[in-house]
Amino acid sequence: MENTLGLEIIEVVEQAAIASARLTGKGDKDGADEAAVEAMRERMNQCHMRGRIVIGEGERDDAPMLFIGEEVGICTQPNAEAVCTPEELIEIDIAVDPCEGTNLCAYGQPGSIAVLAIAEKGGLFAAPDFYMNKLAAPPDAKGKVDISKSPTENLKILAECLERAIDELTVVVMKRERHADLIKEIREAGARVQLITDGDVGAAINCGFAGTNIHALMGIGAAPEGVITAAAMKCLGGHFQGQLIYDPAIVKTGLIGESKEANLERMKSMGITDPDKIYTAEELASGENVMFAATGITSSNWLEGVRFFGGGIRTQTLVISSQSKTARFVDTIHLKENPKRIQLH
Ligand code: VTB
Repeated sequence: MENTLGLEIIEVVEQAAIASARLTGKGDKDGADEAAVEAMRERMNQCHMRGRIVIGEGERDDAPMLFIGEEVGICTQPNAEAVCTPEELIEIDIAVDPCEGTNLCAYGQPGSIAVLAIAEKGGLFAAPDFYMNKLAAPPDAKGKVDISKSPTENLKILAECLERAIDELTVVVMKRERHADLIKEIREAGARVQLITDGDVGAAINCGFAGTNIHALMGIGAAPEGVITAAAMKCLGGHFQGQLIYDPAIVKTGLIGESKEANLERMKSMGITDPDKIYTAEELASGENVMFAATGITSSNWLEGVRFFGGGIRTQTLVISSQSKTARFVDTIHLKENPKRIQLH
């Protein structure tokens, strides 16, 4: 899978990032998202693959493109056998978020990314589109911190694993009313809190790398993005756990659905027998061959955003593969028709 798809997938996230980057700072979050979706889908449909969207822009009824169940790639077409190799014809599942952190993009804030994850069929958990309580931490703390423990306990464990004092730890939390108690507890335990307005996928991935000065992500974000995060963290060896939040009493806004009962029913219909299960990264992204790719739309401390210049457009992409055990930072210059002299670095 990796050999044939690796390069093409980079272009898929690059094109989505470039399209939404054109709308960076314009205050139009829906426009930025639509541009990314359209560009991602267009490039995806030129890929030699037989893909199915398992996490996308919503169900078919409310999402015209990249909806859950949509088939993408050249090898889904009727003449596929004539134009695709047997390897390319193998079905794969795809989770996408063409513009993760749409507000960040719309308001020119750091941390917006175009992102996707791929695995063999059945290799990505088809999460319902409500919320997930998440815990991400560096590889040193993998399997040692635990979302069922209190934040205070986890900070003690994290400090030990990272050989530093609790007050030298930084925990990212999304700035939401629902996190008031969590934020209070982290501060009382002595750690520092970095509040973000959006974009918990990128925030979690920070924990996979040393040098970002981010040591954990705690709190509730969207469930589908939790699966994409899990794909990256599994490959990077980082810690990630997620527990679905289906009770509107816990999260009162946004994606939560009508009622707890209706959400439980929906989960049941999706084959989720234990609604309170705590999922590991390996369960959310259970595939043997998992790929993750993200291009920066706006810059963050682990990925540069899209830069437009006279000679072209420069993007940076992180591509991670569980098969080849590689995490590649790909610096691409998209040349214009008549390129001018290109800046080397
Ligand atoms: C967003 C977004 C996050 O979760 O906030 C969303 O910024 C859901 O939370 O990155 P709200 O409904 O409270 O905004 C993410 O999309 C991903 O988990």
